[in-house]
Amino acid sequence: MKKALITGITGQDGSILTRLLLNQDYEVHGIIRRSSTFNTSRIDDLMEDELIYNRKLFLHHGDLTDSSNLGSLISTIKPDIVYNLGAQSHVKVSFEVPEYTADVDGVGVLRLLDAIIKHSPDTRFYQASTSEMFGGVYNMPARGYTESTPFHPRSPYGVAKLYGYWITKNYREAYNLFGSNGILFNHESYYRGETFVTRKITRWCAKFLNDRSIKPLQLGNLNAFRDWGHAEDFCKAMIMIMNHDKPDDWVVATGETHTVKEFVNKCFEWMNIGKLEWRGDGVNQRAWLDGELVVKVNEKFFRPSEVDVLLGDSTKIRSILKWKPEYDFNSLVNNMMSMELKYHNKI
Ligand code: NAP
Ligand code: G4F
Repeated sequence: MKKALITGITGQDGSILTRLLLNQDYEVHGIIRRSSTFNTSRIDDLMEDELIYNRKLFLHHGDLTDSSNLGSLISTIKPDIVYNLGAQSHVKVSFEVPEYTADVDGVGVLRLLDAIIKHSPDTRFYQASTSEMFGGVYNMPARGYTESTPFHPRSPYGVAKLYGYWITKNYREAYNLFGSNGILFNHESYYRGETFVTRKITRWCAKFLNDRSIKPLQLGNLNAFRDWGHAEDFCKAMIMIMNHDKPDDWVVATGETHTVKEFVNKCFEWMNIGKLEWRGDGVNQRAWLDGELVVKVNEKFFRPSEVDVLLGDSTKIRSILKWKPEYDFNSLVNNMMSMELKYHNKI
């Protein structure tokens, strides 16, 4: 039985990857942070299953800011693979806590790599790199960003992740470590954090279907384009990257890009309760349904510097590893909206 250690096991991707690995008969170890309230809701069902929890899933307290903790976990577990998914992953929040974001998302990667080189040098290492490192309109090829497009991050988060990307490459070159970067574009699901834009929209829609008198949905930049895929497809790509015979860097993306406004429209289409009427632009954009204001822009959700467009060209992973996403934009929205209603509203 192979052993995987996952940082960020309580997050969207960590919880989905854990299920995939358990189904492939891995022993999964996860690092969780101590918190004053429960923070394991995405994996609670696994912890309740005694057969899984006592034999195949092991949780350890830890933190990417604590090198002594990472060193002892790596030396005692000696995992075959480490998936480093732990991060302060919210772009807007990174402008408010830039130093903390650099510590966790940048130096945290170095701490983990260093622990591996010292205590378990044959361990394979996956780094959760991101399309945020490209930064938007800069140098974007017509078919989207590739592994060889120059980076230009536009947030403290993007800059910290760029350090993580390069230090992974450096340890590969300097110490012959099997370290791979997955440069993943936005991926979503019902398990996405509630403050990311897609989940914020689908949650609001589910509430609106139950109660038409709720406050309008307040959003920031409606004109940003994102290459949105489904998190399950993207976690499958992570496993393929780590099963490949050599370490490398891989763009993972759907190759379709849509605006936040299109995402809102698509959710309303799914609800089948009428078409939104949009008026105004920029800060003054608003949408009405049957004469009622339902969506408005609130400047507080704007970022000091925005990534206007993200589109990925994932030709490399599609041709070499034969990765192909099952979900497109339509089926992603369908899946998120139906899960939202099924679980959130219990229908
Ligand atoms: P997420 O839902 O925000 O999960 C982040 C995870 O990191 C959580 O388990 C969180 O723990 C943990 N974490 C936060 N700070 C930590 C620290 N100091 N030490 C240890 N763990 C810490 O993020 P996600 O969407 O699953 O993304 C997974 C990874 O992929 C992240 O590194 C993200 O930056 C990267 N990424 C995501 C996307 C995307 O579209 N989802 C795209 C590209 C790259 P708590 O639950 O205790 O907060
Ligand atoms: O959902 P978002 O917060 O995701 P963002 O900033 O693209 O970052 C996510 O994807 C990255 C990969 O490219 C990951 F690395 C990162 O960890 C994270 O998972 O915002 C998407 C877009 C932005 O342009 C934002 O300005 O939606 C816009 N937006 C408009 N209104 C909003 C809102 N974003 C949020 N979070 N909340 C809003 O009300």
